[in-house]
Amino acid sequence: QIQMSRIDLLPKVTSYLSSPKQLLIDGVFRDATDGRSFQTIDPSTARPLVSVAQAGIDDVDLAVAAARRAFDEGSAWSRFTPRARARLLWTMGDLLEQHADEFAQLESLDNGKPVGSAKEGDVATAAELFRYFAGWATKMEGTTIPMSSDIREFHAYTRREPVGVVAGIVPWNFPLVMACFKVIPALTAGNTVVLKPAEQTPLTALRLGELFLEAGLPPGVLNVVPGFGDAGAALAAHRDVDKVAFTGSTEVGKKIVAAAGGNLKKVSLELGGKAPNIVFDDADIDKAIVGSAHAAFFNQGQCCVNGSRLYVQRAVFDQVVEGVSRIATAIRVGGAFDPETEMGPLISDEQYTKVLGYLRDGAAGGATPTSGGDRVDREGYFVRPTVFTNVTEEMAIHQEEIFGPVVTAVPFDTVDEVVRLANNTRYGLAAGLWSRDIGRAHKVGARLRAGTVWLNTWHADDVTLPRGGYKESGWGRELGSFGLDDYTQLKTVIAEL
Ligand code: TXE
Repeated sequence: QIQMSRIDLLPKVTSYLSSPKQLLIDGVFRDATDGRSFQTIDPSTARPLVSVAQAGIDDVDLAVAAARRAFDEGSAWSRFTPRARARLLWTMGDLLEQHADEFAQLESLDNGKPVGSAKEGDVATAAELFRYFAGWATKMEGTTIPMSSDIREFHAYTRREPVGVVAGIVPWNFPLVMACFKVIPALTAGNTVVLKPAEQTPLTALRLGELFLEAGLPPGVLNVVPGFGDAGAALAAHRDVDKVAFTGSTEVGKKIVAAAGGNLKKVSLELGGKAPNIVFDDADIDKAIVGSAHAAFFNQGQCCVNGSRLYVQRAVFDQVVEGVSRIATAIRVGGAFDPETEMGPLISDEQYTKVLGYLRDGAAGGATPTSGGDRVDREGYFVRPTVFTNVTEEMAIHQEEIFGPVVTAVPFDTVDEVVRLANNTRYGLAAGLWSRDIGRAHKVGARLRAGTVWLNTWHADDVTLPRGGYKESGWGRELGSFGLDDYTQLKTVIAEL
């Protein structure tokens, strides 16, 4: 049945997967220097998709050298005017839309997310990012600043200049979008880039590199080096990299900070989360239930801003938990290419094992699953959407980022209590609440220590809005006008008149 209802692969996707994938360095696709490669896996089937060249330290050196040459004075890229950069980015948005089905299929094969959401979510967002930042390329203005001196006259102004060679190290949960989060603002500001996609999901990043060449990006401006943590570590430590932009685990984020100390390169980090989602008893409960399920289970639960800690005011606790559990039980879990699928598999055997471990430990520690709690009995990395009650604050399932379709539900009584509980985490990426009392919503929102706060909604987003984390969820902000700051140096020029 599942086979019959499968969405067919496009011929260009089949043909893309028919040859081994290579590294993109200096405008040329090539094998790794030491000839190593790895298989990328389809999480819907747990079977290999295609072999991919595996960048090692030598390849990272080559890619950084190419990016440096492409950045240096006199290079083709250094002569691109802001308007030329804007046009190229706009063209990329068009090209991506023309290839939307192809990118969506590659993303779904490599990541496991349902192909419809890959197209309408991931690919559409990536195209939007190109359009949004294309607009900024011509608007990166400096300021003139008055200078006070009684004897002499000065003219002072600022310039926004590119940082240089940017390393983008990205995860597997939104492979194309995460690549675009780094590459697009970097190029907008005139930098050059070495992009390391996650080892689980290299395909759309490589294909994006091809499209860039087609759009007229000069060789070496964007290099794509699929590989493992050693390649990422080499980039983070590289003395000729001027900035590293990372999205991934808090643990690796800390390693990157340490490695970046060698040449004090700029670092921006978007790390883990364990967002509190608060439902007050005066909320529109039906809306809060649907929204809380979406908050918890979006993207197979593999999203750093998911609302994975659900705090519900005692009077409505049973009603909300029952409602969210009902939705969780009804979610259709299946392969990425089954048109009925609402939730796909987890990304990898490793992530699957990790999530199942939390499900086991939670139950063993006394928490009660009111939905799910187990794997799905089929090939691939499928887990049932799970709601846990009888949860205590200290439980690992309630404190640690599980990064799977698992939410822990805890009752509360007062505002002060829930603010304290919500902030009782080392993370601070996102938070949210549901209440009809709009004054209280804003006031409590201001007390939540998180980079994004949603009031009576969740996952509402736009490329215009800055995002990032408090505490151990990261450094800096991405997207919006703030998102460009990290990709520029600010130069102050002082002239005596
Ligand atoms: O992340 P890693 P993993 C969280 C989530 C998940 C956990 C582990 O909780 O379960 O992290 O996932 C590269 N120097 N998030 O192991 O290892 C790696 O090759 C430089 C949250 O996949 O952080 C990949 O490209 N780079 C997150 C990238 O880092 C290194 C999204 C992310 O991998 C490196 C993903 C090193 N020493 C996981 N080691 C989010 N914020 O959305 C690995 N890498």
